[in-house]
Amino acid sequence: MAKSISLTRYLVEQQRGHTGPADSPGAIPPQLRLLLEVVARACKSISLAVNKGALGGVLGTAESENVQGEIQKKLDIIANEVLIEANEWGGHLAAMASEEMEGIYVVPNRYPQGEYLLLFDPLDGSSNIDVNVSIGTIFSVLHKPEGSGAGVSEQDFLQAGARQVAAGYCVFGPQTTLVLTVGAGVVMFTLDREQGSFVLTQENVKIPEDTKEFAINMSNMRHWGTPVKRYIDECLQGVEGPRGKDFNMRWIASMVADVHRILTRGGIFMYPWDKREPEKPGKLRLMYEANPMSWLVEQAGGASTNGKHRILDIQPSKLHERVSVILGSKNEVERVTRYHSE
Ligand code: P6P
Repeated sequence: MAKSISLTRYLVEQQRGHTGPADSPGAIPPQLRLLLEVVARACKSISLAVNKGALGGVLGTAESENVQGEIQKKLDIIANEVLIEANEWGGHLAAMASEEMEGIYVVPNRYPQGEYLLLFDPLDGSSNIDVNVSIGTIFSVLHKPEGSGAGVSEQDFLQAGARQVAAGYCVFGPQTTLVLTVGAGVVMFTLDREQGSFVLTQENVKIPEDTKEFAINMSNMRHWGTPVKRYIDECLQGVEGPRGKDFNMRWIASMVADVHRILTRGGIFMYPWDKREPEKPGKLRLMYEANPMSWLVEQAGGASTNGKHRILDIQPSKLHERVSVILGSKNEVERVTRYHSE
């Protein structure tokens, strides 16, 4: 039995490799290593709360709305508080931003300020909580911009996804699995509940460039734009149609679970613009859903666009801005993107 490698050992070894410039791929400076260990510990706490379910009195809604105008689940708020409390005292962060909070959370003066910015969707897929379907925490790490002075503002967060220094998610499903990139590929750690630690279970994750599986909410079909309608229609025509093969469909309505499947066996995930709210570019949020997932997918050899542009190149103008998302197996994403340009 190969000796198991814990998350701590993995991060220490990556940090040891940090001899060159701080931004060389895979380098993990000490403060970033601390940040990732703290986020992983917070994910363990969230996993425990999620796994209690009805026994922990954590199901159901919190009778409050978040900045997105969505009814908050009790676990949304619990997960948000866990991440704030775990990260605010360590001295590695200047501020945090969350789907559940309108403005940024600046580290209080009673704690030392660090150089990193942490963004997260504390519990993505909340509609699945009460029906016991996989959900997850998504996080993204940026550097505080050089020369931004002592303070920190929302403007400091508005960086393109290509500037992330770390990104990942923790999926709370049959296993609790932490998936991470620091720019040197994608690794996966499974929570060993007996030891209480994340153990390395997959290195060098690769998404097949082709697939026979698409993920989209089909109930929105009549609202989609022509390119997406064309792509899905061709998939549905199967082996007799222009694609010459049959396709399968999955839609878990939990981006973390759908993306985890794609990282594990390939596929294409789409939450495209549709005409229900034409002024909105899409449903999903750029900064703490699309950007971290897009970096993970690209690091695993996949692709991610908004139909026209690489998502990681998009310059954000607002913290909670939304984006159309088409990500997964490279050749399929390129096909859908090509259809948008034709
Ligand atoms: P719909 C969850 O609420 C979420 O933000 C993503 O995790 C998921 O992919 C999507 O929304 C599901 O949206 O419209 O199918 O319920």
